[in-house]
Amino acid sequence: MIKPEAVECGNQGAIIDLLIMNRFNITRMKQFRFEEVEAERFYAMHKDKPFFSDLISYITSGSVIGLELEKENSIRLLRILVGATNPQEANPGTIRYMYGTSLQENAVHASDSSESAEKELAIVFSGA
Ligand code: FUP
Repeated sequence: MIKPEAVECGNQGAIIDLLIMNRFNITRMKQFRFEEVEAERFYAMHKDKPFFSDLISYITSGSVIGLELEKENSIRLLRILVGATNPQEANPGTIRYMYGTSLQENAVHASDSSESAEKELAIVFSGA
């Protein structure tokens, strides 16, 4: 998922190009704005964390782009391409190194397992 500040800054095209050049096959894509309840479901695993309410305010602050991607070993390979959660710790060449601006505004979200991907895709593409 491409997060609000990356969409706002016009970085979505460059990020999608990187996905294609790294041979991720885009099977679904949707630009939308999260309702608060949907965002809370999407980030339910973080509901007890101190940053949860800031995270929800941020992710509902503008449009995001949800992408369903297909590739062998896609979870692992996408997380490599995405880089560390904190852009300051991300490696050169990663999406967060290039387009992330802070720990919160880190340009993209990538599912951490196929189970989370299934849940997250159901939320993103609900009603689509
Ligand atoms: P990641 O899997 O790399 O997206 O990172 P996490 O699931 O650990 O965190 C989800 C999001 O919460 C991150 F993208 C950014 C945000 N976050 C904060 O805002 N503050 C923190 O201290 C940790 C994470």
